[in-house]
Amino acid sequence: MDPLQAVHLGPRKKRPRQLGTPVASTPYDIRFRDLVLFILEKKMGTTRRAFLMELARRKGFRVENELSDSVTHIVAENNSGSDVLEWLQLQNIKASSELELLDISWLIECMGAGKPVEMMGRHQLVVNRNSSPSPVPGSQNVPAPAVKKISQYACQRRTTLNNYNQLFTDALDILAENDELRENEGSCLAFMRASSVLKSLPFPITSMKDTEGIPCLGDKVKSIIEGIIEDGESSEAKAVLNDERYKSFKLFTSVFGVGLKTAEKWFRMGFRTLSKIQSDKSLRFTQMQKAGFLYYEDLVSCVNRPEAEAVSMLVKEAVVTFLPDALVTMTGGFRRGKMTGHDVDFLITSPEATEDEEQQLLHKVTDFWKQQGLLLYCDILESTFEKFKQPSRKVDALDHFQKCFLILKLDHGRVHSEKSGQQEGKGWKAIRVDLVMCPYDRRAFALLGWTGSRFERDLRRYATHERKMMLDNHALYDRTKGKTVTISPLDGKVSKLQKALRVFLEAESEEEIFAHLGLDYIEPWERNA
Ligand code: DCT
Ligand code: MG
Repeated sequence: MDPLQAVHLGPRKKRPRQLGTPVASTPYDIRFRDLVLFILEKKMGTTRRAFLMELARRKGFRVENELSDSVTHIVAENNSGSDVLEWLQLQNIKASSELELLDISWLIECMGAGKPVEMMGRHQLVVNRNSSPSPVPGSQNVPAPAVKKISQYACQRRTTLNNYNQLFTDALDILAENDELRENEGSCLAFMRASSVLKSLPFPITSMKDTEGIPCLGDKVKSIIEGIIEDGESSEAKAVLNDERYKSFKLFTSVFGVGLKTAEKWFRMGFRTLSKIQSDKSLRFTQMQKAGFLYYEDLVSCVNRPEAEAVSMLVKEAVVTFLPDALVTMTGGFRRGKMTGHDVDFLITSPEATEDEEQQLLHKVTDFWKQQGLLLYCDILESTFEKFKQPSRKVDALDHFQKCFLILKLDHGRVHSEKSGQQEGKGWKAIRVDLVMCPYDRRAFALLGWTGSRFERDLRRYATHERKMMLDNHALYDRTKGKTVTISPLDGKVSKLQKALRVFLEAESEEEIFAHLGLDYIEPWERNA
């Protein structure tokens, strides 16, 4: 996680987007000579076809006006493979087996990439040989019937890393990030929620018709989606990527220890590069920032899975040295199945440890690494956890468990990857590691919270708005069962305690928390919202 609090800045300009501009037929250079495309007009319409043809030509694709023998790829929208074959039959054209029948999503992805992308199963049009050539169930062209039932809450959707709508979600994520740094909270949230819902769709959006019935897509978002469908890219996102303020903020906050506040200060002071900042004698840096600059190259290159596994071994070895019964679980993005991350997160808990032993563990572990020269940076936050504190209403609030933000020195020799052994340079890599220590009876809540993504924020929102409960990384609290109970740690009367125990719902596992909330269980790798 990012140990720094997010801070936000001023409004952003709206740029009117042009829709339906007439197409000029300028000749373009053909860059990809092996491909000859034909775009089917049927169910797409003349205007959209003309747009896509023009766009593809502009990107260097050869696109034929008429279907001829030289055509290698037929691209269609809202047609199954059987529909296309039927159309070919009506034109008296026999399709050769080499002819590719592709969905428009392939062409759109090609245009996004600026070159032909690999044809995947999801791009290929399905031909149903047994029945009529109407849309085939399972074809990517058939908007999934599940669209009607998509929940506005990420915790009621299954979101794997298989994102069919990356072209759209990448753009929406950039726009959300830009709004975050400009302090446009409402707009930021709208873009994040839209991106999140698109990541959960089991099919690619290829026309505006596909967006019908999908929640969290407002007019602004829809116009961005429409722009991408037409142009293969988002002019709005492109403008953000070229924006000086955005670029500076991305650069500055890529340094460990630099949050939006500091980035804004440096931007206002006129800085645009990290080297100018580092060499400026008038600036004061925190210990965290000093470490951030010192290990910058290692920390910006993401942690991969073999490195995360190696860190996991390192953490487990150290932890069990001091608490043999401790449970160490990798959380964060890696638990959700991601192949890379900006850090590696771990949750530690012990069934037998006394409060003292629990409090001492992170100190002992980090001292142990310090002695071995593996501790490059360490910041321990002591626990402020209270047993009967009501869960926080703020979705972004940092939890109260004892935790430490570290930079560890990972020897290449400990990493078991295909590339290991061939590593050159200094022989080790600096890796950001977060360790969280939690009381054993709270491990399920802590695990759920630290597995993260938007999913977890929506769980809290769902608990509050749909169940009159409060959920955070420490507990689940049922407001319907004890409205007036507030317990201070000093006020430990038995009757109040019993009442408090009724409103705090216990859980041994994540499954039990979902069950308390009346939700179907969603596996960690389905929480990439
Ligand atoms: N977290 C939390 N409370 C916060 C911030 C974060 O409970 N205020 C949890 C949610 C996710 C988890 O910490 C890990 O955070 P990150 O490492 O930032 O997220 P990630 O999904 O692991 O992403 P990355 O792959 O970039 O590390
Ligand atoms: Mg992480």
